[in-house]
Order: sequence, then structure tokens, then C-alpha cells
Amino acid sequence: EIKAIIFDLDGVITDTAEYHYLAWKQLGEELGIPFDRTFNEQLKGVSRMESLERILAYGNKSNVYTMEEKEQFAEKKNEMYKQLIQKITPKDLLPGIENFMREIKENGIKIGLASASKNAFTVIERLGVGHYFDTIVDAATVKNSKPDPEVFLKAADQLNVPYENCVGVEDAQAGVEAIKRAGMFAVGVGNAEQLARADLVVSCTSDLKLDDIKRAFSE
Ligand code: B16
Ligand code: MG
Repeated sequence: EIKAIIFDLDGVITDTAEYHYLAWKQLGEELGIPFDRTFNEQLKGVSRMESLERILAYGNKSNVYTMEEKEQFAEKKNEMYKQLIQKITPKDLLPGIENFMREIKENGIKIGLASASKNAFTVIERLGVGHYFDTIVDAATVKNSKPDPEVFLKAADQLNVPYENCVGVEDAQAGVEAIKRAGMFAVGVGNAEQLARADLVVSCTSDLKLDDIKRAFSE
């Protein structure tokens, strides 16, 4: 039986990925490490510091900067990102997501948020969907990034629901992996080949239907 559905934020509820991309791209250019959207795929779902490390590695600059400098770079990216997310409104909810959340609530199922983003609260507030969530994990308290299951386990613990009664919804490979390692049922949103580890894959958020998930869950 499904007792909780735990959502990823970026790529599932709204497309903040574009803003993360613009902010990292700007920083990358300042550091002489230009990159494109293809490389950016590897940053999705990955924490802020880990993203910076991947960019530096991509530019062969892993060992060029001190820890202090790296923290300044991450801070700079975050300031640009915070500027960009000021523009978010309820119109930026991905298609069908609000109906899906309403359907979940009507079925007495709890809703949690398992995002790696320290800006998740702000984004959820700006989208006007805070009232749907029974819990939001504070990314600042999570030590291990996806694909580590920590953030999903924490959300389930906060909801007081056993892991086997939880469904996780993710758009990133690292995220689907995290859900599976947490012992939960994984719903992937996106490309079925890229998200092959998921128990059920839908191509876009408007295809998220509680009945389909219930059916697949009990098979
Ligand atoms: P912040 P998710 C992730 O969000 C993003 O996909 C990833 O690109 C970002 O680096 C990470 O959050 C940390 O975000 O810098 O705001 O703390 O997909 O887990 O909702
Ligand atoms: Mg995501």
C-alpha cells in the first residue's frame, strides 16, 4: 500500500534546472571553463559543491583552487541563482503537477519533498504549493548527495512512513538510483532508457497518474 509520495523538486515540480544552468554557465565562463547543455546534464540532482567540482574537473582545474576559493565560487553561483528564482511564479509549475498533488491528498496519501537544493523552501513558496507538503527535507542537514538515499530516507522518517510504503518521483538518474537504494518504488519522469532503473517511467509530468502508479506498485 502506498502511504507517501516523495517528490524531487528540480525537473519534477518545476524546471529550475534552466536557472541552475544559466548561473553555472556564467561562473564557468568567468573561470575560463565554457560548457553546454549536454555537459549540464551531469549536474542535475547533484549538490552545489559537487557540481562545482565536476565543472572544475571538466576544465582540468581540479587542483588549481583552494577550498576557500571554491567556497567563494559556489557562493557566487548561488547569488546569481537566487536572483534568477525571484522570477518564479505559480505559472512555473510543470504541467499536471498541481492536479497530481491534489489527487494524492484526496486519497489520504502523504506528500514529501526530497530536494538536494538549499533553495527548495523559497522555490516551493514562490510556486504557491507549500500547503500540499507534509514535510520538506532541509538540504543543509543532508550529508550525502544523491545517488545516496539519505534525503529520501529522511523524508520518509519525517513523515513516519515505512520505506516500503513510499514512492519516489525523480527526473535524474542519480535521483532514481537514490530512491531504489532507499528501498522505495521509483517513478521516473523523462527518457525511459536513461531512467531504466525506475519501476515505472512516464515521459512527462502530465502523465503522472495516481491510478497507474497504484497499479504498478501492487504488481
Ligand atoms: P542549491 P533537486 C538539485 O535539485 C539540482 O538538480 C542541482 O542542479 C543543484 O545543484 C542542487 O539541487 C543543489 O541546489 O545550490 O540550490 O542548494 O533536483 O534535488 O531538486
Ligand atoms: Mg531533479
